[in-house]
Amino acid sequence: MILINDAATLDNDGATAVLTLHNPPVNALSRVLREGIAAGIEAAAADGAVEAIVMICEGRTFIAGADIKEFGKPIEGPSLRELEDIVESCPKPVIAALHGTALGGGLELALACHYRIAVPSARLGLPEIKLGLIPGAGGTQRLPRMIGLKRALDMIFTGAPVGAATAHTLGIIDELAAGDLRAEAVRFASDIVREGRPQRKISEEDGRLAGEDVEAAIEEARATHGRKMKGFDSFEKALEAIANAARLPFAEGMAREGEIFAELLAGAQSKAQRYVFGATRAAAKVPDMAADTPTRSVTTVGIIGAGTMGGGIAMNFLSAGIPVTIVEAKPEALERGTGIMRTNYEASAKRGRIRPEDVDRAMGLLSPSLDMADLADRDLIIEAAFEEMAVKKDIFARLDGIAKAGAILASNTSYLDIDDIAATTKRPEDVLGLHFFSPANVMKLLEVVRGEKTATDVVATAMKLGRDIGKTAVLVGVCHGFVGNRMLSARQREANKLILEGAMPWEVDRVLTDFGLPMGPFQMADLAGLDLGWNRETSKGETIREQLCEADRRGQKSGAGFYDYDDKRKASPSKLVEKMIRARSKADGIKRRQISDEEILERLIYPMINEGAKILDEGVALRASDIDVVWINGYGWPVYRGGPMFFADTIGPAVVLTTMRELEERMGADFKPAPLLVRIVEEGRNFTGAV
Ligand code: 3H9
Repeated sequence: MILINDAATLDNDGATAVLTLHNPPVNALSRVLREGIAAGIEAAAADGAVEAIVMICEGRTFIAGADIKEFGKPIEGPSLRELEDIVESCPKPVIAALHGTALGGGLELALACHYRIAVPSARLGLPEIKLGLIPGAGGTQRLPRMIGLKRALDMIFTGAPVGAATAHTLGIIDELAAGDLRAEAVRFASDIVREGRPQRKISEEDGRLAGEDVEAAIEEARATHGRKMKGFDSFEKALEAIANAARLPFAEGMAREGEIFAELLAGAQSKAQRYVFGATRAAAKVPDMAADTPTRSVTTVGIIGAGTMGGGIAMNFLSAGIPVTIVEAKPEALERGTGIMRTNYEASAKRGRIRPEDVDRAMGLLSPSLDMADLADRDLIIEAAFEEMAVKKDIFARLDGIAKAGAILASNTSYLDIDDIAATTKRPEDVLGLHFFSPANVMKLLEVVRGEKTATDVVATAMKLGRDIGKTAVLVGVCHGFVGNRMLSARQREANKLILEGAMPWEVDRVLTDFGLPMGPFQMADLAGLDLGWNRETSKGETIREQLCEADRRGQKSGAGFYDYDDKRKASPSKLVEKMIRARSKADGIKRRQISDEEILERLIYPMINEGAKILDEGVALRASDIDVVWINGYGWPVYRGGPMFFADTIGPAVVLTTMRELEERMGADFKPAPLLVRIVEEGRNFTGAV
């Protein structure tokens, strides 16, 4: 065995040289690995006893892509593209042996090899689009030559990996390895040599693309992926690069791909998206908790409340194969709740998201009950009852007498004080908040709320469980509304003021959707229902929202709210609401004025950032990046803007501070700058340290 460098070794197995790569954790193509591969291929090529070369990786995966940490720094050692030239022009057949995830540059390098073999569990993909990039080392040129434009467009725009079997059918993989990958790859290599099979160079193949209708493929990609990619600079660029595979000779297509890649890499969007990649992984780590902190076993779950939230939460566990007992007070409510769950699963099956048999499998794990005593043996119990402190306290006091010792008791409250709730039990160390977002079976965010007395292993269990059910869990502390809703309240306050001062709800909403959010505050209110927390008896009709409820405009569900809705739930501005708002302004003595889009945006977003600064200062969030992860996964903040705190850093905290001070002078204490905002500007720092 020859040690090529720290990341590569070479050993001969008969007439086949095996180049083994090792760059943990994911064999990213850092300089050391690129150098190892170049030197390894050259050494094997020069060895007279070698007839073929197998490239294989140690550890959990084949190469997972370029090294994201090297982006933006000058390239040292051979570039990935140079490496691909070395591999493709090697006079001996080079075979990539894939396991784990062959992603991005990893797959691109494999496509520059002459043949590919993979274990059935391997997954292959080009996820660059998720980082605001396009594949930059031939992926946009080789993949379409291999599988056609349509398939390549789909793979690149979803960024989702395909399984080895699919890759085999598509022709990306030549052979599936039945047994040991290395042995199978060496056998495959000697077959290739013995049969004298030609060295396949994808770069020289144009045949497959010759008959393609490029325009039709582009139009189809626009129709399929355009909406999801709205606002992303990378969309048009990727379309151009991929279409070039059919329009230009390989070398020219490569040159243009390289230019586009470099342009996107230097741009603000990719910077934000790469930041989010790191922020998401950072959120999973709790600084004061060792990685090996013990966790409690959670194999059964109980849920109190079969309403929209309770049902949605239950579905997460059922889908992950964890049995759930769901408890309601009244039989009708229980029946309605479980019925909705089944309907939701059936709708997913219809859309092809799950297999038809999964509906019964998931629902088979559900035990509906009218008796809280049925939760006695559950490992985790989540309360998703009415959002009122007295109700929650009553439930937790009763639970304390029912749940087994060591069970984790969680509340799904979106605002209330977890410590107050925990205090009603004799085991506050077992209590925490698990704040799911609606619809709970869809939204990725889970705020894990650590109470003053919550035990470390309870927190560790919740963070792990979040991951197990496919959520992005973010640890937060106790305060009114935690991270997400507390910041949302600051935005809502300004939105409500803006419509009385001169803007209309649809203008406010449009500014936010133009910014990249999926909806604005008034669209969101109409969707959630304006009567949430509204009570006809106690309603004073003091706010527009209360007035709307009194007029039975309770949002989308009642066919009218801030907007009018047609029978397909398409919204249009309401003349009636406009009149109502104007009358309200007049009654309140507010002289309406023209408000610019710029002011609307600043008024909505800067107070959120300011609230984020307070949250950070109080330690309710552990890091600025956690706040950003909350907003991206729970509220649809556009990932290409990196989250509110990253956005603040992009425009400069000093700009936010200056505007807040101006607004404070004009409009008062709602705009008082947070001490942390003032401090970081004075110290010349920023929130995330990532800009
Ligand atoms: C590209 O290839 C561009 C080319 O087209 C052109 C170039 C010219 N680099 O996710 P995990 C770290 S763009 C550096 O928790 P998992 C990650 O930060 C790239 N580091 O594990 C974490 O570190 P830490 C295209 C990376 O098992 C640790 O590895 N490729 C990279 O849940 C474990 O990661 C991608 O976008 C990287 N490329 O998932 C693939 N990848 O422990 C991105 C990971 O310090 N990666 N790390 O926090 C993934 O999707 C997942 O990491 C993977 C493993 C599925 C591989």
